[in-house]
Amino acid sequence: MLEAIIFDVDGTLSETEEVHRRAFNEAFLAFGLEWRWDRPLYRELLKVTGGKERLTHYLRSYRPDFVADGGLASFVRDVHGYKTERYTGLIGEGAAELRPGIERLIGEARAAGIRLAIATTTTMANLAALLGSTLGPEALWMFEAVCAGDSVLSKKPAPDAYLDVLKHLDLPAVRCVAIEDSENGLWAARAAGVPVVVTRSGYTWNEAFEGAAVVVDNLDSGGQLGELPFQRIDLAILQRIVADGEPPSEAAVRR
Ligand code: XBP
Ligand code: MG
Repeated sequence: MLEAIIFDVDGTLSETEEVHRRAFNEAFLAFGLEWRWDRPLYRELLKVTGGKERLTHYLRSYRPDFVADGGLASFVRDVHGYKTERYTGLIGEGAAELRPGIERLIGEARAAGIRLAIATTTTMANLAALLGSTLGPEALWMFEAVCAGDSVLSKKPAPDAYLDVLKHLDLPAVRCVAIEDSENGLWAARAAGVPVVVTRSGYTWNEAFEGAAVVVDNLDSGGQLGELPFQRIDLAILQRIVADGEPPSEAAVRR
């Protein structure tokens, strides 16, 4: 039985990465740096999850000679803090909308008593801003377990965010389905034992997604799950994914 849906945020609830990229570039400008992350570079940098980790990776790999007065760690913290302010500001102005099918699936789940959770590497403030500007000010409370940003030691592709959410839900991984848009997210969920529906996003459409239960363009896209064709990702499809992953019950074996 499906008991919970665990949503990723960036790229999954919404195509937010262009807003993140813009916020990073505005932060560089504000700090007097001539760095500019264009789309091809950002595609590379996205392999490292988490804004602070991404910026640190950029400094080490692309700006090895850069020296910050107070040290790299505090520089990264300051630039990222400004970036978060810009990102939440832009989101508050309506810079991102929900991807197709997200609101529908959340509504279906709530009506059926399926529990909702979030496992993301993005900052809690960013998540609150996105949910507030798309689903309304109370939206965060629809999600029973939320793991965001620095609340785990290791970000995706490590399983920590998923393990944290499963602990809070007090559910076995196989009774949940994760909705993810990237290989990093897929690997994180699979490493925690959670089956995954991948909704490809702007920056991840060409990733391989080996180990996903199903890969679609978005939740309103049709596809095929084994022999079963479907018109959209709904609760019936998620139930089927969970049933396929669980050992058959004794009654089913006797039949
Ligand atoms: C995708 C990410 C995030 C954002 C940046 O997260 O890698 O780190 O790009 O967010 P998700 P912060 O798991 O939601 O797809 O700057 O707040 O870290
Ligand atoms: Mg994502």
